[in-house]
Amino acid sequence: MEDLMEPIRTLVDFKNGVIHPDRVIERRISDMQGMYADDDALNQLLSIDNRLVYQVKEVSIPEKEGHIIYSTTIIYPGKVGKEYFMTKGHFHAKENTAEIYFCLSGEGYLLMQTRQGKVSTIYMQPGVLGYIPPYWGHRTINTGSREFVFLTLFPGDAGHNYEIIQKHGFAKIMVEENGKPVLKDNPRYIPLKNG
Ligand code: PAN
Ligand code: ZN
Repeated sequence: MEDLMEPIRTLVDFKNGVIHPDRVIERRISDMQGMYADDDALNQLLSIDNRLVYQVKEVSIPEKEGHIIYSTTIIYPGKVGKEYFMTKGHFHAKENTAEIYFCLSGEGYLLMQTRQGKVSTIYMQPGVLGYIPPYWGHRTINTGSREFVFLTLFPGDAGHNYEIIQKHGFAKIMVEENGKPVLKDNPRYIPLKNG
């Protein structure tokens, strides 16, 4: 019983996410360079104000098999050019691990992709649970006019691999056209050679 840990009580607010996080990760426009199709639009935004794109509020759970790590993410409303504010996106380092996303407020899309380039989306609104099966890379996109807030739960030993998405991108991007979100081919996407 050397690993016995005390239970944890966490208060989660539907608008603000985890109330007393142990750690808050902030991602600003400057952290998102190269991830949007329109570099000029990103640089222009950056020259005005290095805005906050999203925040992850984490609770300290051991990053070990058997545990379930949970956190909340808040994506602020906004766009880079025509593309909505979004997370960086990643595959899990241990790729055969799943994840659950549960929307608390706002709206947006969960965009998923396999190494072979197969794409799937789930429209998220309060009460929607999105299940990301093993082997799917994932990113979330705020297509609404308010904060998009969701809870995520994943295995303690999942880990994160950001490199694949950073180098190859997602096959699809979500852009605003006539006031509505539309999924388009990503001009910057580089397919993985061997899947
Ligand atoms: C989520 C994400 C969170 C931020 O908790 O880590 O929404 O997105 P990025 O990690 O892509 O910046 C999750 O999927 N964890 O595994
Ligand atoms: Zn994940």
